[in-house]
Amino acid sequence: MTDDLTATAQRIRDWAHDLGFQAVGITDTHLEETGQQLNQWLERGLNADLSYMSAHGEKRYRPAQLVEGTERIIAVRLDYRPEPDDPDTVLADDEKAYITRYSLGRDYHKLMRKRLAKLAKWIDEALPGYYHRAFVDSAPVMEKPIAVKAGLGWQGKHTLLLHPQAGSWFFLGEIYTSAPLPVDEPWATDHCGTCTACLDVCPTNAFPEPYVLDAGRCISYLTIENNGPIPEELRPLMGNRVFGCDDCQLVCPFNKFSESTEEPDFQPRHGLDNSTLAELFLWDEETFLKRTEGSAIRRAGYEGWLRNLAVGLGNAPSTIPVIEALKARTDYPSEMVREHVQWALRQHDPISPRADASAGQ
Ligand code: B12
Repeated sequence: MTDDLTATAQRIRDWAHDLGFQAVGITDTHLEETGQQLNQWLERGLNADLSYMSAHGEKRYRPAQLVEGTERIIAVRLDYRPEPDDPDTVLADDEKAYITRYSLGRDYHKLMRKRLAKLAKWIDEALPGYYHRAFVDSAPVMEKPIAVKAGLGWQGKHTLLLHPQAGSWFFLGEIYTSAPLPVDEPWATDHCGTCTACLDVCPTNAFPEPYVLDAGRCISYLTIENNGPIPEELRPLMGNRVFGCDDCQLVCPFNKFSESTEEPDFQPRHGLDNSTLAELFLWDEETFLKRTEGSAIRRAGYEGWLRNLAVGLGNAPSTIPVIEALKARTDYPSEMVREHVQWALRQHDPISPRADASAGQ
């Protein structure tokens, strides 16, 4: 190891912190064990329709196949939980729309990619002759196992990366480099112990076992990644979670004392942290496009947005604003949206089984 590489590794840490990253670590490219676990997950069909998870074969766990000559990976962490924040009150109010904490502000991909690109450029200048390539959830990269190996934390029973002080409210990003930089110690301890809070709280029972997620049951998948209808049996379990879900993180003891972010870009926009289902459902497409500009919510598309909100409204109390909002969309051109609206209206029908059951309580 040359002095040059050792000194640069230290400077990379300083630069990463200057750029606003809360943690940084360096690791090698050996991810074979993780690759086997990924293949088992795919064989069990736990990726649902996430075809991008199986599309790249070995590239995902053999970094040098993705970018030839890769020797090391620099992993970074960027915290995102906004402040002030009152997720429990919104979750408990059936007429409000719960939107995951990570998508209340500006889409993190752009912000993070820009900063990582800057870091890669500085490293390029410090280490001529080597190349550096930045990734943020943008390529077949095993971000969590890489972060574990780089010493940033462990994968909790909910599968997310956790740190004893920082919890899990953060994004991960990476730089692949051909420079043989000195590596950090991997994270060695799993602090989850006997706690099963995240597994027990999951509204749709998406964890077939600890450390394994069935994407097809995860509300995050159902409301963001899924392009089709939401399976009917899961709809009543989703409550008012209309874009992503944070339950497994909200209940985690390690998140109780985690720091909030100081990034202005991650603060909630357009009151998305405290809006009613009915008002969001009545946004027309132009309003949707305007208010979600630069936001991760765009990923669901307008029809997906209406589909999700219809499910939330079906689970809401039978108030006039809820029923009026649903009725305003019974003729919506999309067959998928209409079907979810019809389902939601049936939940408010006095002769439906659901209404009978709640009347008797
Ligand atoms: C696909 C994906 C999803 C899918 C599937 C999630 C999943 N767990 O795989 C869906 C759409 C459901 C999803 C949801 C969310 N996601 Co996502 N997602 C990804 C993505 C693109 C790939 C993850 C992946 O590789 N999955 C494959 C499976 C096989 O991996 P795994 O679940 O970690 O499984 C491992 C363990 O099961 C382990 N294992 C198996 N058996 C055992 C047994 C033991 C004892 C142990 C210790 C381990 C173990 O082996 C597996 C392979 O390593 C990453 C970005 C990236 N490129 O890495 C973001 C990423 C994981 N997501 C992220 C976020 C923020 C979320 C949400 C919180 C968003 C939200 N609020 O709605 C939720 C959280 C849901 C959850 N509990 O995981 C962040 C997580 C940051 C963090 N702190 O970890 C990432 C890293 C994106 C980023 N750049 O920051 N996501």
